[in-house]
Amino acid sequence: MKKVLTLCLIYQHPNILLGMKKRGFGEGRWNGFGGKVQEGEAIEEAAKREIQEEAGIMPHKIERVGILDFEFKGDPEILEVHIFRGHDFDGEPKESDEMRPQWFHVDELPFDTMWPDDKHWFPLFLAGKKFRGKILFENSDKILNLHLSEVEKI
Ligand code: 8OG
Repeated sequence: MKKVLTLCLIYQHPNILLGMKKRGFGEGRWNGFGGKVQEGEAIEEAAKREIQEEAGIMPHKIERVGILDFEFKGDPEILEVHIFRGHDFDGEPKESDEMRPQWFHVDELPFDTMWPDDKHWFPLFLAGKKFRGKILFENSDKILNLHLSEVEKI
């Protein structure tokens, strides 16, 4: 079983836009914006829709830079998260029911209140690399296994 999700990060060096997840999966963590791809929807379209819904902005152009597969021990479902980077956008970030957006300097990212895998792949993201990875969690706080590799094409 596989579920496809998106994650969109707006990066205007040296700042990156994150949102505090206010409810549901990942609640209490800073993250990019995203969610489940709907039936019949292209993955990139879903990424744009989600950031619009959650942060009130519409990115001009987004580029897929990573795919990460997440597995939680004892759960047969694999979450396949497609990570996109954007730069310019229309609108002003504003709080939604789900997320409270805030800009962070890349040297001051709040890794202690982000998903624990993020500290591993953010350096690749920030360096403009493309990457693939597989992460096995024991629970949402503990990583049992993490494989990450830089790739030429995604
Ligand atoms: O629709 P929902 O809010 O449940 O979507 C979950 C969001 O969280 C989606 O954007 C994908 C993202 N996400 C995970 N796992 C991880 C992770 O380990 N790190 C980060 N940064 N985002 C994740 O599902």
